[in-house]
Amino acid sequence: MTAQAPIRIYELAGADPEVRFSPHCWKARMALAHKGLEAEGIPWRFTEKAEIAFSGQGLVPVMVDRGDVVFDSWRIAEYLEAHYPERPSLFGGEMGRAMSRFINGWADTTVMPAIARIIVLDIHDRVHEKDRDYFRASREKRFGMALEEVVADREKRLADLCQALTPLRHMLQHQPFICGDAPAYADYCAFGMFMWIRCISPVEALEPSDAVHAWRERLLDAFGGFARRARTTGPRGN
Ligand SMILES: N[C@@H](CCC(=O)N[C@@H](CS)C(=O)NCC(=O)O)C(=O)O
Repeated sequence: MTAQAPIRIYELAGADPEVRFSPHCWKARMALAHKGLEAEGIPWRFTEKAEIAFSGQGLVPVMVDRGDVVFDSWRIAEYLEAHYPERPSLFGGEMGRAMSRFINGWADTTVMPAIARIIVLDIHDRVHEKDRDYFRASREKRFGMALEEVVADREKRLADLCQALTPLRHMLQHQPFICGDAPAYADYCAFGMFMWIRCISPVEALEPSDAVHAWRERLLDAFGGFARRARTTGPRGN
């Protein structure tokens, strides 16, 4: 085996560069861990568009592997599956890939907006100072209201998230992971959302009695506790 340059991945960072909180970057991070691939995470801030201009777009994650530049978490998973086929599979075949797309879509379109309505102000307060105006302006445009208004009724927002998680909770009555007995990419699509909260917000969104909480614990422990060791913005009880 010849030594090769490590994979590099540009990841959204908070004011503390070690806080890597993007849900999409976590999907990619877990996919790399699943494949047993080492990667160097490069902290990136919202306003550092020039740093990733080489990718031809302005969002992270951006992964660089042996000269290949890949952006978008889904495309990164597909790239890893195609380029490292001898390592554990992320999709478990074409049917698994197709269903993972559904889970990814559910996470992005249902779970992510529900979580955003809980933590968007926490994100604002914990990103780098230079990002704050951009973050507030872009997100207030998206929500059509002030960030303070978005998060005003936290109890209601938490109840809405709990409701949005019903399909996952229901499924976990029958199996420990979305992908069955062991986790794979569809699990990471949903789990990335919980790493988003964990890393950037002091909010605990799940009751300890919730099956989703137990699933999240199992994923925090995966790969020798890789995700559990991630830097968060403050002390938390779990
Ligand atoms: N579909 C993309 C979404 C990537 C995305 O939205 N990334 C966010 C961080 S979570 C970003 O780079 N935002 C920069 C911005 O809003 O300017 C993926 O799955 O990778």
